[in-house]
Amino acid sequence: MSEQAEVDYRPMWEELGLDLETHDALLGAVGQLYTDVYLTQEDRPEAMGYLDFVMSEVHGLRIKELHDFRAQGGKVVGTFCLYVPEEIVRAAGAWCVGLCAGAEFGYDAVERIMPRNTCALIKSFMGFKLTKVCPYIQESDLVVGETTCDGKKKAYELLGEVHNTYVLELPQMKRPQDVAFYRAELDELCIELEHLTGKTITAESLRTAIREVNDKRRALQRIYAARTAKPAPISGKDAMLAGQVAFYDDVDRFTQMMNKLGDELEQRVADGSGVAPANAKRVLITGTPMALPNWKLHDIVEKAGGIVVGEEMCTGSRYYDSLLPEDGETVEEMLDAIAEKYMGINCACFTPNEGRTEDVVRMARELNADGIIDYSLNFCTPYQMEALAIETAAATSQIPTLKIDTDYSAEDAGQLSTRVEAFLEML
Ligand code: BJ8
Repeated sequence: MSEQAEVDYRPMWEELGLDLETHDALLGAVGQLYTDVYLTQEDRPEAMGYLDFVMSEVHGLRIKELHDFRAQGGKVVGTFCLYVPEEIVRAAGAWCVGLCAGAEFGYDAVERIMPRNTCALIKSFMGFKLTKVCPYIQESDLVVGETTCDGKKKAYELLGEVHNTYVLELPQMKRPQDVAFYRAELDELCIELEHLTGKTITAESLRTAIREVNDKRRALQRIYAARTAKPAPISGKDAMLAGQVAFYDDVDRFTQMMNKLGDELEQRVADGSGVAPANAKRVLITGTPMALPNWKLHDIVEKAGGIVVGEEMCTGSRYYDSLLPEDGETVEEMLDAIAEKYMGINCACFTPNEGRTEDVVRMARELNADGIIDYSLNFCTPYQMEALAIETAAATSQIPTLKIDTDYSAEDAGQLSTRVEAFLEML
C-alpha cells in the first residue's frame, strides 16, 4: 500500500450498498478514537507508521484491493473465528478477511431480532451488517461461521438470511474422535471453497498457503518475544493493533512490514530503550477477543501508567503461537496437520479447556507480568465461567488477577479506570 493523494471512495462504497451517511458517522467516530488512543502516545516505533496508514485507509485502499481482486474474478471469504483455517481459504485461491467488530453500532436494529443480553461482539457484527456500514462483509462472497458459542451459532442463522453464509461445525471437546470430526468438516469446507472459487486445492497451493501464513505468524511471534524485555519496547496498544490488522491486511505485505517492526523492536531491546519506565507495572490480558476498534481496556491500563505486555486471546497469542509443518507432501497429510493444530487452540467454548489456564500462567512468566487482567464481554458465558479457573491457577503461581466484565460502550470507562488504577497500585 503506497501513500497516495486523497481518493474519493464513495462511489465504491455506494456500489457495495453501504449507507453512506451512517458509514460517515462510523468512520468519523473511529478516526477520532484512533487519534485519542494511538496518536497521543509518545516514542512509538517508527514502523508503526505502516499500521497508522492502514488504519487511515481501513475502509479505503484495502477495500479497493478486495474490490479489484473480485473484479478480476477473485473471491473473498469472511470469517469470525480462528477455527476457520485461513490456510485452506488461501489454498482455494480466495482471500480471507476477519469480520468481528469491536464498536457499539446499530444495536437498535440488532435488538429487534436478537436478545439485548447478547455479547457485544455478536451485536456489533450484526449491527454493522444491518446498518450497512461494513465494506468487508459486503466484499465477502461467502461468510464462514462456526458452531462455537450458542450466541454465534444462532446469530449465523440470522446472518444467513441476509448474507451468503456457510457454517463449519465444531466439536465441543478435544478427544481423538473430536479431532477426526473436525478433520471431516475440513474436507467439507474444502469442497465448499473449491465450489466458490472454481479452483482445486492442490498440495502445492496448500503448502504455499501454509508457508505464507506461517511467515505472518512468525513475524507476530517476534513482536511477542520483544515484549518480554524490560522496559517494554512497544505499547500494548500498538502490539495489539498488529494482532488485529493481521486479520485484514494483504498477507505478504503485512508480514514484511511486521518484520520491519520486529527489527526495530529487537534493536530497542538491545539498546535497553522502552516506551514505559522499567518499573511500570506489566499486565497480561486474557479473555475474549478484542476486534477492531476495541482498544478500551489497553487504553485504560496504559493511561493509568501500566503497560500491557501480552494478550492471551484470539487477537493475540492464540492466533500466532503455533505453526504448521511446511513439508507436507499431500493435501490429506496437510489437512491432518491443520486439524491437529487448530484443535490445539484453547477457546473457552471447549470443555475441558485446561490448556488456556496453562497458557496464561506460562505467558505471565515469560512476559515478566506483574498481574493478569481476565477480560470478558458481558453475557459471554464460556469466558465468564472460566474466570474461576484462571484466578485459581494464577493464585497458585502467586500472580494477582483482576476480573473485568464489560462491553464496547464508554459508559463504564471511569469505573474501570478506578479499578485498574487500584489494581496497578496493589501490584
Ligand atoms: S476461538 S474466542 S474467535 S469462538 S465473546 S461470540 S465466545 S459470547 S468470540 Fe471466539 Fe473463535 Fe473462541 Fe476465539 Fe461467543 Fe463469548 Fe461473544 Fe465470543
